[in-house]
Amino acid sequence: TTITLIGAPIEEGSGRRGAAMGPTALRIAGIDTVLRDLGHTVHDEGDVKPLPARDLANHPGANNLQIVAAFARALHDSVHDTVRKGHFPIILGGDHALSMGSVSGMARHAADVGRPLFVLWLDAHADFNSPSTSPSGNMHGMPVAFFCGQAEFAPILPSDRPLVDPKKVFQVGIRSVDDREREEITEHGVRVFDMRAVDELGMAHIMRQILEEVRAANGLLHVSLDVDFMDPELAPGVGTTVPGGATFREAHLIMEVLWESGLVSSLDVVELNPFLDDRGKSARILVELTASLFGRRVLDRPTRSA
Ligand code: DIR
Ligand code: MN
Ligand code: MN
Ligand code: MN
Repeated sequence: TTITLIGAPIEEGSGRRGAAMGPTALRIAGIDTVLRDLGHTVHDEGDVKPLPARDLANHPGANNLQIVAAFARALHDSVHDTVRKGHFPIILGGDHALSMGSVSGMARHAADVGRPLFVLWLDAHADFNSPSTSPSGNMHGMPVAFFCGQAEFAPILPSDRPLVDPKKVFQVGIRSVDDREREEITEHGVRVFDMRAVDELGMAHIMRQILEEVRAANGLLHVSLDVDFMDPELAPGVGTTVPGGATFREAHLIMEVLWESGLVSSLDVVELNPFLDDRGKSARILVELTASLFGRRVLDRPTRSA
């Protein structure tokens, strides 16, 4: 696989400082080296340059709307260009608002090639708020509502952008949902496997179900990995920790079966806040998980059928 790394040092969506250091921490933790060691070709594009969004007025329910939109616009283009060349984009975040751009860029590509886009959202949170429902105004809590087409977001990206069908969004690991958000995800038919579902069904069963559905539809699969998907004891380097998250093995199992499926087209690694991390622990775990997504195994080398 030819992989393109795209840094997105945005922190303005998260309501606190530090996530802008995420791309640097992931690079220092060696994300390019582990991928090369697995036999992949890796290009590092450096960090995206936000595209000015002075056309947007400040919005009381959407903190730092202009800078969030500036990153979303730049990433939309950069992810779309990358995937059109046949490369696999890995977006190094940066807070989760960046997925407004990365997922929309992938949705445009999916529309170009006439295949449906599925999204696997690995997160403690549903991220389905919008400016009128968000309790915080922080836009990292809004990207899923955005790429599923909540109308009040329209001006951030061109209004003819392809949207993602909420029924093709699978959320795994969820354990913190706001009241209005709960109504919205239910109403829109987002496919939620919360931590209780993980406990009861097991991660292997959940992943089999998701991957069968993507394969049957000949879909592309975008994976968006929020650090807080994992338990805070494992990955403390994030501003919004929630107890009771995924274990080390649950997280690796997901990545391993994703690699074997051959269905994944693109990846976000988001919300790493190195300022809150414990001696690079969370950055290193994210790099290890990325290695598992690209074929690292205990017993064999990375091979899979096309
Ligand atoms: C909360 C926290 N649901 C909000 N959200 C996120 O402010 O919208 N924290 N995404 O990581
Ligand atoms: Mn998130
Ligand atoms: Mn989260
Ligand atoms: Mn709605």
